[in-house]
Amino acid sequence: MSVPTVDSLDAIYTSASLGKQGERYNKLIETFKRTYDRSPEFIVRSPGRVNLIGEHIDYSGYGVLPMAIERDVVQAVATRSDTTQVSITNINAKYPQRTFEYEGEDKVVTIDASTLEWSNYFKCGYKGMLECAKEKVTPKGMDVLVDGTVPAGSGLSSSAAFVCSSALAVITANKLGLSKQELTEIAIVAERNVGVNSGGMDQAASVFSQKNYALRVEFVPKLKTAPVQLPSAASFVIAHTLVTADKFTSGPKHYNLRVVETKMGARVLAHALFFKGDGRQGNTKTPDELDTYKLVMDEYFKDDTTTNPQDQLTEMLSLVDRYLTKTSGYTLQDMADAAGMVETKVVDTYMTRFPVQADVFRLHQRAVHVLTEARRVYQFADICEEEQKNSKADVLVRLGDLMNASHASCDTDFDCSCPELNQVCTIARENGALGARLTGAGWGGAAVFLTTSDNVPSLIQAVKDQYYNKKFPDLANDQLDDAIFPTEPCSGATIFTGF
Ligand code: NG1
Ligand code: MG
Repeated sequence: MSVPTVDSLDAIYTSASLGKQGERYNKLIETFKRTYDRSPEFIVRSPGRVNLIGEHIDYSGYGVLPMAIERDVVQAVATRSDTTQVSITNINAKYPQRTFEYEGEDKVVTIDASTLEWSNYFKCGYKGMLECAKEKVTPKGMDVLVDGTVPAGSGLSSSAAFVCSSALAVITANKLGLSKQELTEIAIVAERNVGVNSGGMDQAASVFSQKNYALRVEFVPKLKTAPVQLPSAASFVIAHTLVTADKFTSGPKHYNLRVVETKMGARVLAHALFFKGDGRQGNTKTPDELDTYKLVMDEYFKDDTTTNPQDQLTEMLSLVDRYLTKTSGYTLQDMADAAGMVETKVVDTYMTRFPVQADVFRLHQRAVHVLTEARRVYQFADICEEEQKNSKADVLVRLGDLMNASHASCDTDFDCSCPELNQVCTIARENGALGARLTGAGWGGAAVFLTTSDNVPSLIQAVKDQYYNKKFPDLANDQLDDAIFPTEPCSGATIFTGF
């Protein structure tokens, strides 16, 4: 647990070899030269991630436990002094070349979130950097070539890998001496410009992960990460259902709606506890400051130094049972009333920048998922820590049980699974996976399985036979290997120079 985390971007510069993927990087450099008629000055890399446990709780302020994967976004970059124009090209011809530049004295970058446009993700990183450094710099023009290997819409965080690598490219090109913390915070805020009201797990995992370690990420009171050693017997397999979950199209009914259901649930609870004279008095926060369950919990227990977080979560669950309506869900009007707000304020604050479509808001079910899932993250991390001191035979069974419980809660209370995710998880459990759960936002995308190394080949074969070969009989072998693969904890963002 005590691996030092270096919070300087200088620490991720490397002039060493370009790793196992030398061939890929060489192709990137050669293509860059052909495209731009010059050599790149540096290459940045930021990986996707698989979330082991802690789903849909980052935006409620609770800690999560992802790890970086080998799939990543790399960008070769050269700066230009003759123009402030940025030109971005992709190795994949599906994504056409784009150019843009900032406008006016205020250095404005416009992102049209109403279209699904690949260069928007680059612009997010660029705009994020500009917003924090525009007083200090005149941004340089850039020639950029992108190569991404994280499947889009798979729940493996292709978007954050792209935004983080873009922000890193822009920061490096303009020699801004920022820290990893700053890079991550820029990328979190910046990614919301594409219209998804996302939490911060993916960007933190993409920037801070260290090879061979999973990453504990906390968000309250501020972003904090710590490497977590996984049991040596644990092996992980990722299986993409090939049902793509595109947040751009489905966000208003799925992701953005869940953000509203959890934020409004927290406000309803806070209103009942602190602002109706019914609960503890002496609260120091305003209602607007209490719109995540973690903030409500911290406020509720602020004078209590003895109850540990897991017991606090258990008590929160009974408060939720007491104060949130269980059965039919809330209409917009009910929800506003219960939170002591007028309807227009709910719409302005939570449903305008990120559009939402719903008739019913299921605050109670979503709260039960969030609070039990937050407790499972503590339990998972505790088991990993104990294991380092005192190895136990049943460690993988216990971790697997938590992953299975997480999946069930995502499926029933959070309603973010789908038949294909449930199916691959069932097949996996019947074939030696001790734990199987959806990973990332859900509604499609990938699942992650926990097993032992000797069982990896037969587990993969079983899912190929019983899922892919039946549902996608025409897949070529390389497409199959791209859909289901073993993974291990990889390192986070890197800058390569001197190649
Ligand atoms: P995916 O779907 O993997 O991009 C999203 C959010 C996370 C988190 C998970 C659910 C973005 C960028 N990321 O991940 O912050 O909330 O869903 O746990 O939207
Ligand atoms: Mg994403």
